[in-house]
Amino acid sequence: MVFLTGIFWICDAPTISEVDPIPQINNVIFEYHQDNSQIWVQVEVSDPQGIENIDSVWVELESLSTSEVLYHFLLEDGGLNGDILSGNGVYTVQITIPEGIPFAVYRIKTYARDMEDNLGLQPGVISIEEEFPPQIELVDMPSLFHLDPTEWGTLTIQLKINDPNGADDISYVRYAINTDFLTIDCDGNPNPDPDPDHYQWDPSWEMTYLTTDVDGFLIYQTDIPMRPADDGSGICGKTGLVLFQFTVRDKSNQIAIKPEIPLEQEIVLEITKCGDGNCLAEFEDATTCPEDCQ
Ligand SMILES: [Ca+2]
Ligand SMILES: [Ca+2]
Ligand SMILES: [Ca+2]
Ligand SMILES: [Ca+2]
Repeated sequence: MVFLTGIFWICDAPTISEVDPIPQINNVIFEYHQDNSQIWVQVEVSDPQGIENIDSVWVELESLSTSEVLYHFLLEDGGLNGDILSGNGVYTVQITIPEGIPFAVYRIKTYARDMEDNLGLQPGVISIEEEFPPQIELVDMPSLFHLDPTEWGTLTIQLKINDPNGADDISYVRYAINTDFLTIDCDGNPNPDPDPDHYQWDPSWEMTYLTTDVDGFLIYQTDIPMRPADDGSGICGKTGLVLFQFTVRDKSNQIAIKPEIPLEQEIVLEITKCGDGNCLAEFEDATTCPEDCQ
């Protein structure tokens, strides 16, 4: 048998005196889905005698205060009941607790027992938290961006997000833009048929978690490069209005969108430059931009 060969080989090796026969617990994943009261637990085990030596794997949740076992889940490796592959040492259970599990901190004990009654135990602590939906409290971005005549600029946008589950619970923060109200060429011609609902996004347009502020809000930021009025290659920065929309999704698949068109006012950025036909005293005058400010 394969494992006997292994034992003889180990006897020849002076640094290892004996084989530890106890099953080993390598990885435990415990998920509780509040929306459908479903529990999904996956445990990866191994054994010096091979995974065929494993007899049973189970997980218990105990009260921290009384050590009473409140929940007992038997896991299986048969390719059923949420287990993907049969006989691979990854044990799974998927079960619904109709009344739900109270939100609390529990002691979690994962056991693996082999055919000779050797018992592996991995203790830990798990916090089952209420899943709160994320909310976008504030979008911090300028309402106007004046393109530099020749140098690339940066538009910085920050979002203040409220999710009591913390930044670990956020899957992504994204923005989408509608550029239908920008000029379409270097002559300043407008789009003849702008569509107010034509928002586009790219998977790379994810905002980055920056910090959690003193009030517990999660701060996300993105820096968008802004083309100059003339980048030297014959391409010109467009002017006009850009509409923004922001989406936050958390790990319980709850989503917040801002603005929720048409319920809320749109988030608009106006882009200006020298050469757009308007003299904006804040940025240009008859000296710096005679073509707009005669
Ligand atoms: Ca064993
Ligand atoms: Ca399996
Ligand atoms: Ca959440
Ligand atoms: Ca101008």
